[in-house]
Amino acid sequence: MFLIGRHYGRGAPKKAYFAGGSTGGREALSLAQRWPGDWDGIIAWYPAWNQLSAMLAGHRASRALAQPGAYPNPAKRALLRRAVLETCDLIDGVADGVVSHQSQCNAIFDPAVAQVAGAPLRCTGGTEAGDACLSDAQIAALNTMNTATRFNFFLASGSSGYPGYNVWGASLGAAAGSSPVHPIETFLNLGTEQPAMPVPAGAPYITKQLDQVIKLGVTRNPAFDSLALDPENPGPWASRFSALSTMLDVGTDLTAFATRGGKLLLAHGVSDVLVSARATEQYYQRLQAQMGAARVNDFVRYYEVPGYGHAVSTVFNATWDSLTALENWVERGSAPRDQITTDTVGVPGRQRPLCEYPAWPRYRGAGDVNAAASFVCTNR
Ligand SMILES: [Ca+2]
Repeated sequence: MFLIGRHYGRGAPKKAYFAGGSTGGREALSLAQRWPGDWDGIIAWYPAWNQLSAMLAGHRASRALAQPGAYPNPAKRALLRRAVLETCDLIDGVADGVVSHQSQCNAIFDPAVAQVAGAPLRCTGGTEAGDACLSDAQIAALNTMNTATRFNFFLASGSSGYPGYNVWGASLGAAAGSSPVHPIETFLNLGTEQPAMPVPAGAPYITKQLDQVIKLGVTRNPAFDSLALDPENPGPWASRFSALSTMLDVGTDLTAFATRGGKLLLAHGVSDVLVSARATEQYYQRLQAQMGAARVNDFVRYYEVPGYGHAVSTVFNATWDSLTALENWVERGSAPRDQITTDTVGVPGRQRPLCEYPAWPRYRGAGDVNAAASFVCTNR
């Protein structure tokens, strides 16, 4: 602040904003809680706010994918996505490759009974039979990712678990794709090689991250078999995870930030399988439980973006002029409304309304399917 003041010769900045995604999103929420006097507005995209919890959940997914025959290759992920779209794409009124009503899709999609192009998604008898079906081992791993992780031990952060991921409809790093973001999406999703020990270079990002965290940050043993560590029952490593949780799981007390007049914009892609949007839902719900929904509405907006993943997406690569929205709120007292997000990859240029959680965008039934005005935010 001193340097900025000196450089421009006009004193200290009048307003200070912070924006970040993923770990940057955690930093954003940490700042709002720990140094509420320093920031007038905060933008947090897909925040890993309870990062230790998220890492343990990601490790549970890696262990599930490491089981014999359990790793779905990119071709099988593409097949799964086609099956999900057959079941869920039209729930929002338009076959646009985007599942907009994710909770409804989660409620009705079951890979064990789903169809794709008139054939069962599940292999006959559940036995591996090539890229045209999913085996029971692969279905079991995907179902594990979709379900919550429970910590059967004490964490000093107070965390007792982590929700599952919205697997159904997510790209997961599916086969094919000429987009420049396709390799990044694959890297941040399920990678190209099954988790194993030693961890191969093409393993999912979270597998490689936790391999290093467990070896170097938890057990302090570079030869440790990280995949042998059960994150729900870590045995002798529980106390070390508990210590790390106080550094990596951010709390949810924004009272001082709100009292000072700070504004917070939260956003998360529904198809994020690295940091779950369900965890950000929990963050938002905790704020509401602590402060009341009306007070939260005075200084927080939470938007969920269908189709968007972690940082990038080949389905709906969301962009949003969040800084203008924040400036208008902080500097002009104009709360965000009718916000719009633009896809830059799936169908470049198409737009959707940004809907305040728990609302989702439903096609009105007529009009340009690439225009935001053709959609209405709805809760049902
Ligand atoms: Ca759709």
